[in-house]
Amino acid sequence: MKIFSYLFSLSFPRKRESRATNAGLFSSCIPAFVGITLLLFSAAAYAHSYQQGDITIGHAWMRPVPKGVKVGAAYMPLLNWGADDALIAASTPVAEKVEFHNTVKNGDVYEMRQESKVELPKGQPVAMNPKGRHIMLFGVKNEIKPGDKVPLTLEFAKAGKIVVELWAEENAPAHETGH
Ligand SMILES: [Cu+2]
Repeated sequence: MKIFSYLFSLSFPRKRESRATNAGLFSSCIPAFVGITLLLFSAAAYAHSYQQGDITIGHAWMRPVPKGVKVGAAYMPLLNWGADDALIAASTPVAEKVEFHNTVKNGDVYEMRQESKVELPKGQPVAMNPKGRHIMLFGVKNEIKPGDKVPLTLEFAKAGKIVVELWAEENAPAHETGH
């Protein structure tokens, strides 16, 4: 009997220990996940990225805009390493107006909805790609050809402003279509 209660007393703390280890594993998973995400950010052969305060901005690109077309869309992955932040404004000299959009399913159709800002919760990668959230350019002034580099100013509530270069590319980077 004694040995059983001894084993029981042993097994109980052991259980707790393993739970604690799991919790430790879980929390150590977060930086690992962030690390993998960062790797993805730079994995594309022709990628570029930026750091503004706690925000990492991955490969920023847009679709070329043919002559006569007035709208364009830009994409980039964002990752906030610090306290919760948000992308609150964007502008570019090549377009009259820039908006944040999200693609949402409404019944059987996908619709673009304007959003006043893009929330950037701590440690949570936020994708901007042709399937979802994106930056919309209205009143595009000139043709944007493949290979062009287009400046885009991003303003974050906490991290401040940064000018990134949108690379005009026909195709989405492989890591953004690989799902
Ligand atoms: Cu849109």
